[in-house]
Amino acid sequence: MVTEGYQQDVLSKRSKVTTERLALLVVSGLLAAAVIGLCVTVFDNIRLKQMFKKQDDLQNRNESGNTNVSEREPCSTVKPTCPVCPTVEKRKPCRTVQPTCPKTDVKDQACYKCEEGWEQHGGKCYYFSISKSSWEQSRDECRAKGGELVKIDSREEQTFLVRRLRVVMTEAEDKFWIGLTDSAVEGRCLWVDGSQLNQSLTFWRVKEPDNWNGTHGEHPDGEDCVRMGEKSEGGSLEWWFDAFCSKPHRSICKKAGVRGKFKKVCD
Ligand SMILES: *[C@@H]1O[C@H](CO)[C@@H](O)[C@H](O)[C@H]1NC(C)=O
Ligand SMILES: *[C@@H]1O[C@H](CO)[C@@H](O)[C@H](O)[C@H]1NC(C)=O
Ligand SMILES: *[C@@H]1O[C@H](CO)[C@@H](O)[C@H](O)[C@H]1NC(C)=O
Ligand SMILES: *[C@@H]1O[C@H](CO)[C@@H](O)[C@H](O)[C@H]1NC(C)=O
Ligand SMILES: [Ca+2]
Ligand SMILES: [Ca+2]
Repeated sequence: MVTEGYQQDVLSKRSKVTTERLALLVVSGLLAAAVIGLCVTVFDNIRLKQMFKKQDDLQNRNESGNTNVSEREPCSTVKPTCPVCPTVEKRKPCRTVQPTCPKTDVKDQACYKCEEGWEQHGGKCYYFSISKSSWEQSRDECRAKGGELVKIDSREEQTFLVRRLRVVMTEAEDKFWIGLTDSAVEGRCLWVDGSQLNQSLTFWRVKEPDNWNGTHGEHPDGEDCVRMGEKSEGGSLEWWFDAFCSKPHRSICKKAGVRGKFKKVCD
């Protein structure tokens, strides 16, 4: 009986111990799980952070360099407004790299316009006549069109005219009156607006102006009107000649362009 009591006591003690152990085991297990979970979370966090940092670094580097952002941002092939990718637009790759985008410079720009048949250049309009007339008649025709025989104000303008003459000339003998004459006082060339010829802005052919009076002196008044577009040796059209004013030649008229605002759409 005594032994039985003892045994029972031992048994109950043993079961108590087992229960305690079990509890301890469970707690330990939970703790371990928690630690592992925590570690994984922290590790993930670090990894993510590192990933983002790397990306940022790369992006920053690419931005600071002159690398084409379009190479990694497909959105830059979209229109310049770049609606699907505002962050990229902020970094302005869309406008700098636009092979597909037509260069639509929609900035309102002050432009000059010329009537049909006139060509615009540097804010002025130029007309290359087809018909041939004497110098005076040519001047009248220009005036009737609201212009004047051309006055050449710069080397650049002369270059432009020569370039255009190459195109508008149809025959080698085409020559064009310009607005220069010494008919008032021999040897003193004046532009049609009455201004004197700038001696450092002349394009005389060698030996011109020669005021030639004809093979037998049949033109005692000499040559008083100036033309250009004569194909001299070497095929150059750029030189000025004085010639008989009565000769029928084509002519170049000039007048100011009409100022206006136009939406410039680039080609
Ligand atoms: C940065 O540019 C290089 C090419 O220069 C490219 O290989 C890399 O992917 C770019 N990085 C990012 C984050 O776009
Ligand atoms: C950017 O792209 C353009 C056209 O796609 C190319 O001509 C140019 O060389 C590129 N520049 C750089 C720095 O990659
Ligand atoms: C004459 O032409 C030269 C060369 O284009 C220029 O520098 C100069 O200012 C002109 N002189 C006058 C009075 O227009
Ligand atoms: C024509 O010009 C030549 C030389 O320039 C001169 O000797 C001659 O007198 C001129 N003839 C007339 C009719 O003016
Ligand atoms: Ca003369
Ligand atoms: Ca001459």
